Amino acid sequence: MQKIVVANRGEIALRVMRSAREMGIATVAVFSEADRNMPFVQYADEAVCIGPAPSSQSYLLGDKIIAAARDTGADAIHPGYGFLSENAKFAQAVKDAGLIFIGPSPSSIEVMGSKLAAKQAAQRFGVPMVPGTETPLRSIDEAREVVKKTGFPILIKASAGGGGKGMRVVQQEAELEEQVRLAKSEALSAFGDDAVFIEKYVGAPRHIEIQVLGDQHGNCVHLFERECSIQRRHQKLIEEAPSSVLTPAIREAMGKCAVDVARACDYYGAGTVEFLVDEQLNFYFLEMNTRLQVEHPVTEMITGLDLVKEQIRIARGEKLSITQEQLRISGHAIELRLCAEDPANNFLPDTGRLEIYIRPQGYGVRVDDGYEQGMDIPIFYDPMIAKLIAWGATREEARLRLLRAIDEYHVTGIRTTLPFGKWALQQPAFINGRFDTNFIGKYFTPQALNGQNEEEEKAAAILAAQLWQKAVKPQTPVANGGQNGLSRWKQRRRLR
Ligand code: MV4
Repeated sequence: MQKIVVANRGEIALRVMRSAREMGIATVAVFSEADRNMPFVQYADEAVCIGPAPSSQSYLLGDKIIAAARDTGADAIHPGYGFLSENAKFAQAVKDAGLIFIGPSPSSIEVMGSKLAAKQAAQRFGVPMVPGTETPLRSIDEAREVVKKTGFPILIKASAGGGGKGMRVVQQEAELEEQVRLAKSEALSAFGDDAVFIEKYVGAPRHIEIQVLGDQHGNCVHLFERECSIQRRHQKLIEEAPSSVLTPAIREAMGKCAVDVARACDYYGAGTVEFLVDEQLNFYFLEMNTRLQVEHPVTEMITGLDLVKEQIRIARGEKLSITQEQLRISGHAIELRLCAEDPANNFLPDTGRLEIYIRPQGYGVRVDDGYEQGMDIPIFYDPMIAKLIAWGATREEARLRLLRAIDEYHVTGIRTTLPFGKWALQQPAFINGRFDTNFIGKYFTPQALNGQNEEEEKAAAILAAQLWQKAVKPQTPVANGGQNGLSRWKQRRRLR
């Protein structure tokens, strides 16, 4: 493998290119007209414009991306996450063009893309699942029979859905018929497939997922778990590894099940097996994501592996270089997603220019981002602009380090989820690790963010006092809150 096309944009495109470069592999960026000046385009060895800003006219056009690979003499395509990363037809088209798809086989993607096919595959290996159905619901009578066993509430899920799309909660018998009908018609219009199934609704679950790596020779290992319960409308905001609730025995059991799910579809590449974990720490297989995930860095930081390099080695046909026995968890990592959203205003997307953009630095801090100071955040794509990850020897060290890094991060021009992160990391429920997927709904109010900018408020007050003193009685020195006699504003000015 000499040259790869990175069929993505932003932070993940850069992330992939960095690993490729370390391996001596050249990179090709494909970009939309809106992204011409983005760091990932500058970083790549070559770059090809593939169309106008909307994804439907650029990043989702598989043919154009494959043509760019042909034109530049590349021999492989890395899809990143989102866009075409879990599109079995694209993976097949890449293969048919004589190129290597850096990811799983088209058939693995297809099986796991159908939640029912995934459950059937997992069932053959005895992987625990939430009580419900593993075949498409055929009638209301069948639904009534299932509910007799599971009881209410239940969830109706679309087989072609996933990631929270196409789910409906049903609380009581009286709603059942109507909800099944609605779920089917919704699934048909959203996914072109009206197959739905039923699961008992697990009330206050944790979302814990296991990272797996499989090679093309039948070897498969798991890289432990990521705790992803802190999310809002199925958008994760904070992820960590390992989970603070799993015992070594449960971790091992979940890891084995995740490897079984991977084996059930002859998986190769990097993949993630999602589980729900209830209050008694029972775990249930939900679905498998057949891509590199946004939150993969927390796994890298506790295992020391570079997941993109592993993906590339696997795609080249190499055997896994590590065995399960060689893998150890080292320390703890927590990630905060920086999204251009206003947490004080219902997390509404915020667009604009990154007027000031200063990254945190120092031991144990990693920033994966895709923009530079002065750039506009386009409205066409995902609002995530960066991932801030902190590693620590213990969970508490990682938490305090992430808080320190949040304080060092300086972003103006757009609102971000930074204040949310600062708030969340200081919640007693987060500190003691006792939270579930309802964390934000249970504890967060926009008012909770008041006082989060204490440092900035203090600095502004000092600056105002200094300006006033200069204007009114210039000789009098004033106290300030900074170190070395410098206010934080002056310290920051020196940085720039
Ligand atoms: C569930 C569930 C409760 N019970 N299934 C949402 C994403 C998709 N992967 C599955 N999801 C859920 N499935 C049963 N039987 C609750 C959720 C769920 C959820 C899961 C993970 C993370 C956040 C969530 C938020 C709401 C609902």
